[in-house]
Amino acid sequence: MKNICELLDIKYPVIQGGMANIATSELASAVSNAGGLGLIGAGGYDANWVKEEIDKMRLLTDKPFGVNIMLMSPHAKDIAKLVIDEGIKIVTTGAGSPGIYMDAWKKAGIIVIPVVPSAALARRMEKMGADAVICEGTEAGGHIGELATMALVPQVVDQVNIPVIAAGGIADQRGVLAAFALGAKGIQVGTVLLATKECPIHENYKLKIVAAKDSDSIVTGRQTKAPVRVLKNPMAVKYNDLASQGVALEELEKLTLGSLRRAVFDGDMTLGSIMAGQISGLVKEIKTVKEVLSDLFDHVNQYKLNLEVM
Ligand code: TUI
Repeated sequence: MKNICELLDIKYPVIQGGMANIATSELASAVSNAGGLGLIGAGGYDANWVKEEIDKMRLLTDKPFGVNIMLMSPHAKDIAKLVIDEGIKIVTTGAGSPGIYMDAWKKAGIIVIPVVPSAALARRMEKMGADAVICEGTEAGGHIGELATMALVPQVVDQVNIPVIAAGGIADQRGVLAAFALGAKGIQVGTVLLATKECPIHENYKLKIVAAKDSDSIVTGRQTKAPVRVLKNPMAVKYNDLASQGVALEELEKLTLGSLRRAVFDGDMTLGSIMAGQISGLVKEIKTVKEVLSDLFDHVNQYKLNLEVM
């Protein structure tokens, strides 16, 4: 099995999360230039926006990069075609099954890496030709599945023959080692990249991550089919009140995506939706992306981990 660095032609085995409204060419180029895999997060944007970001990306880096397609987006189909037309080499997907696009992407020679919340979907994706899968645990920020990283990763590792990338709850070398101990061949990170100089979010958002403690995230919309982990604030409490009153899912999604923009662009920490993972409490300072990747991986092999268990 190829390792992730060979498969993606990168220095560090790390993929940047596809964070909607956040993962622009600015963040993605910083990640690619630092030796990870940067991704343009299509989020809820249309194909024109993604095309412009791809154009910018090509000016900002000569390193490999990809596009993340959020499959709940009404523009997903157009973006699925755009990545082929643009000659994009790596695609990650989230928030649904990319099954209907797989054949076309594989024919175009694209490396496809779906986020999967379960072993069943991981097996389905392998059969359809996925090159690797990202197992994202419920510790992650944003839209999440049910299983925790610790439980999901080894079960998927045992059931597929493609590389597994662990995501959710990783922000330092201990997390990297834990992921690899579970059988992962790489990691995906989101939250730790929010607190970077290059991340194009409002300063208030970064400071909120840095100030957060372990128990500050909550999940909105557990009642709906789109649970989302955010840092607790009046917006999150209101969302859950509305959801428990039976407000329609589409209305609630408008509320979350709209309010994500409020947090990202306006720095509104009261009514904005501050998507972030449980690991926020471990993120204590705003670094450069290069420092984050170096702190995750440099000298990581010095740990021999000959743990005496009994
Ligand atoms: O997608 C994410 N994280 C996201 S997307 C997003 S934008 C948004 N905002 C509000 C509501 C909904 C979306 C913010 N954060 N992570 C990857 C991920 N994929 N998490 C869970 C899944 C997933 C869930 C179900 C992947 C596949 C899946 O398949 C179900 C099926 O069709 O079999």
